[in-house]
Amino acid sequence: MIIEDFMPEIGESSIREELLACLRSDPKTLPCMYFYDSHGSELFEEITRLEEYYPPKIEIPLLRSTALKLKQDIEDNDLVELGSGDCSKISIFLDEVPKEVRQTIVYYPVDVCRDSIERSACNLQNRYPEMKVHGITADFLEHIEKMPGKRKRLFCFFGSTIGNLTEARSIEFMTDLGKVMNKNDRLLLGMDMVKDIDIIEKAYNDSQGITAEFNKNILKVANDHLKTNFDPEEFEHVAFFNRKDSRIEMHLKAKKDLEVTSTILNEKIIFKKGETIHTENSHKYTVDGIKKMAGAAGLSVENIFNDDKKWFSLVEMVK
Ligand code: AVJ
Repeated sequence: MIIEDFMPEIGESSIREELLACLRSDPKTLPCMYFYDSHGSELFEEITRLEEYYPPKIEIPLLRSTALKLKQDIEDNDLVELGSGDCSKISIFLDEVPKEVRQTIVYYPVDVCRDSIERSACNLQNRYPEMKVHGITADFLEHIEKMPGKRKRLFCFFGSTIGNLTEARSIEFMTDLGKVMNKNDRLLLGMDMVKDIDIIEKAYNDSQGITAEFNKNILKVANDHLKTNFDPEEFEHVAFFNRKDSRIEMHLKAKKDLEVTSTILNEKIIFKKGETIHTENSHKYTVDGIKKMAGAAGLSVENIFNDDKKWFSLVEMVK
């Protein structure tokens, strides 16, 4: 097992600057990557177990059935997983691949989080001793040219994480990836599909309030970095489907006029009652939309694997 590190040490001051710039902007925002401190990651785990939060419930069996369809094609491939996290998704996929095929694969988990690369690459190597594992810590959105692999590559980007990007940003990402892809390389992209709006909205407004807690936790993360005194209870969790942009939007809405101060900043962050911080977009796709995006990025859709209800897709794209 090899681990390679392409992540520059991100200084606390640049994190502060980014967060502050987002809170100064109009409308206010916070980048959704800041949900995932250790408490936020636990809350997200809890979300994935909720009845209402359907995406993993559909994607996991879909990963199995797709692996069964692709298993022969991935012989001698370099499998590059973008945003590999705890590697649980790829394990579901690899469990369906015969050991003889796994023996011919090199698996490259790529993630910004050094801890999760170290831990998960190690776990995966134990689970599949016959497979080569080469972990990479990198921000693939910024450093796509650092993507590893010399043989035929299958890039995997599961979990509908791409849904967090705006359409323009995801086209840019796909274009950049297309530039480094060779003729035989493929991309397998997990995408959450448009469905009954009520079902989508319930997935982000669960009855136990876990998603609300997850959303508000970003204020504690902001407090940690900016030494601010955000009180999460002074904000209301708001999540709704924006039809025009085909996405769930999550916001935090000030319940009253507020002044947030910091022990290290000499400025206040002022909120009018009802003002919101936009914390996340989660795009939902249509087959037509996916084909258009791929086309705009110079890629073409080779296959769409989906569940019976067509709630989620694994989209195979080629150059
Ligand atoms: C991890 C980005 C796929 O957009 O559904 C879950 C994050 N936000 N509930 C999603 C999330 C609120 C999730 N992704």
